Amino acid sequence: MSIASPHRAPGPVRAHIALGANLGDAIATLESAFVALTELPDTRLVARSSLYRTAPVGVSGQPDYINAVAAVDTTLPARALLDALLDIERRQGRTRDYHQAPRTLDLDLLLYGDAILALPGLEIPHPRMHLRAFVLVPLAEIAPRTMIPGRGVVTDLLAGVRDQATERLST
Ligand code: PH2
Ligand code: MG
Ligand code: MG
Repeated sequence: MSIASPHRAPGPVRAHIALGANLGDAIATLESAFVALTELPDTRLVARSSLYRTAPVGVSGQPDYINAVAAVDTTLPARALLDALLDIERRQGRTRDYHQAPRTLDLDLLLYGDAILALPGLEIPHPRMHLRAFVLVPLAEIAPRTMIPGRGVVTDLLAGVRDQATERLST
């Protein structure tokens, strides 16, 4: 049943968030971002993946990224959750210089329960998540059986991104 259904019982929604950074002290930034997620209103951090060092995808000549994925249970609507994530990005000094510029922190809302949403500036599931090892590998660590609406189960999608380098960092 869709989240938008008027018949859905009220209660928290499990949402998944991708974290990425490739400017400054990316490891420290992601650790602060996890703390910031624990401080979001009406939201509980339920899982966090390891940190991964990943080769840049879709861009060349950039430093490697540090990536991770978080799972939260939230009663915030998807738009309010996204706005809160963008606010955390700004507090970490994120600027938007050009498309896919290196960034101090990128927080992308990947999944919001089983919802399919196409709103201005907010497409869920994230339209490219199923093509990216830097999303699927950490997501598979914390939520391997999760269904990506229209794409399939997370672990089943891993085979398609095997050529993209990811390295789990020991913490
Ligand atoms: N984010 C991008 C573009 N390319 N590559 C990696 N490895 N990790 C990212 O987070 C990433 C990327 C645009 O948001
Ligand atoms: Mg992104
Ligand atoms: Mg983003």
